[in-house]
Amino acid sequence: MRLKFTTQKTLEKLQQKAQKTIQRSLDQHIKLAVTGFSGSGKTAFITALVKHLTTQANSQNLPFFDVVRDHRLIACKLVPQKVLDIPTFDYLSAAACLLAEDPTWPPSTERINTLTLALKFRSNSGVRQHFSDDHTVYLELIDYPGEWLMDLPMLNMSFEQWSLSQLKALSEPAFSKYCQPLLSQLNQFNTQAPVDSAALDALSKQYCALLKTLKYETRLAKLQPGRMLIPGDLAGAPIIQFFPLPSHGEIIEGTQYEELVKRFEAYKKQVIEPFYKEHFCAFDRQLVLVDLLGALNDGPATLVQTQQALRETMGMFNHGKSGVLQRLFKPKIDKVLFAANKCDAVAITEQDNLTRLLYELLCEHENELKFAGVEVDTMTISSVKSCQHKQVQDQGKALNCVYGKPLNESQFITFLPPEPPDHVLLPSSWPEQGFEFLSFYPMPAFQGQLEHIRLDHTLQFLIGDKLR
Ligand SMILES: Nc1nc2c(ncn2[C@@H]2O[C@H](COP(=O)(O)OP(=O)(O)OP(=O)(O)O)[C@@H](O)[C@H]2O)c(=O)[nH]1
Ligand SMILES: [Mg+2]
Repeated sequence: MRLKFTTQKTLEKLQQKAQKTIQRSLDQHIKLAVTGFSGSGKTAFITALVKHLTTQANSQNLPFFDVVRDHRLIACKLVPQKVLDIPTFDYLSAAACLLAEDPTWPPSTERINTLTLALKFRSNSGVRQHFSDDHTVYLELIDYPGEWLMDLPMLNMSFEQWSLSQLKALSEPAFSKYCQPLLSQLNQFNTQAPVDSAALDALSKQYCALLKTLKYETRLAKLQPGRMLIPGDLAGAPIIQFFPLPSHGEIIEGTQYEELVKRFEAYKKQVIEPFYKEHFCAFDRQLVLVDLLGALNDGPATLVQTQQALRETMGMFNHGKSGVLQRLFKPKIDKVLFAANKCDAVAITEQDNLTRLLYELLCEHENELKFAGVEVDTMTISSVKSCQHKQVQDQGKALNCVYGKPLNESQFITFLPPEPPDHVLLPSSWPEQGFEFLSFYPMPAFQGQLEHIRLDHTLQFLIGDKLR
């Protein structure tokens, strides 16, 4: 019975794959990776994308998205999922949050979910034009907890390597007030003692508590293992109960150390690998959302760690130029957009600084991608506007402020945001008082219409060529 069920499921998957391959061969299926750590704005972006394409696709809203500007987009709608074992992205609930009278942000994501949009359009390209009047392109997106993305680089590490890198990150002076007590305990932990599940359990709980504290108190991205924070259906399972340990000699059977190595390897094989293989291979295009403002608020150590974490995770994707056959059977990402998100919370005149800062953070990686034949761009965006630009006169000087309702407050305010740096500052040149960018509620939607900054440029860069 079970065998029959498995065979049926495998058959369905093969059928789906075959169908996608045919669609890909006709350039009709695009799998877009929306990449970003927790809080970078993936869910808000996907919601805004669906909202704009399904109900606000006009040339006032999306003037730089060619298919819309040229009045060639006939219609766009969400279509039922082909993948039956992944929940569908709950667009209606997410949109309801943004469109409420007192709008709020959709909640942080706790599980993987997916959606497919069908875009029906008239072609203006020579070859396509002659086949039929209109064409349909399917755009597939997945949303997932940002913490799970940060797990991917663990696949390339041994327990010892992971421990070293994790302990290095936790030992940064900027985080020592949170990490020091546990680090001392880990240093004293008797790794050679026989396996004691209760002791491992207790220390895992403390490590998990530390990761939670770091998540709420800092914008540190490297919080591994991600399932400790968002366990999904693994809550309480020993496979997610491990923690980093200082360097160690020979691994002796039956010891605490060996038990942690086993759990770490099982986590890689049974949790990260299937997630990676199922969902993170076979993308065609990639958007990398980066919350630079959060990192700047947090300080120089977080900015550097964000840079490292981005490099590590980007290394897990398959980039390069795809030939026709490769695109069919082993697609590679041939366009990557790095986007500093939430730029609406910065004065309009300073938004370019964010682009330059992001470019500097990622330019080495960008160079490698370009060398591999990938088209890359960097820009600042805001998928959902939470502030309006407002100019205020002060003693004869024009100040570029933002106007919005800060999170957890009840009144709209006019605020002069700090000036973001346009390059990576050395810790010694960091402003003494640090940066304090505010987070705001989404702007109330006027007549049910959301506003954005450069969502149209983003769409044009990522999928515009498939809609010609
Ligand atoms: N100003 C501004 N803030 C945004 C925007 N998008 C998201 N935010 C803020 O960022 C927070 C996180 O956004 P999400 O879309 O939940 O981020 P996520 O990447 O899905 O996070 P996880 O689900 O935890 O992985 C929101 O609650 C907002 O405070 C935006 O376009 N502009
Ligand atoms: Mg989310």
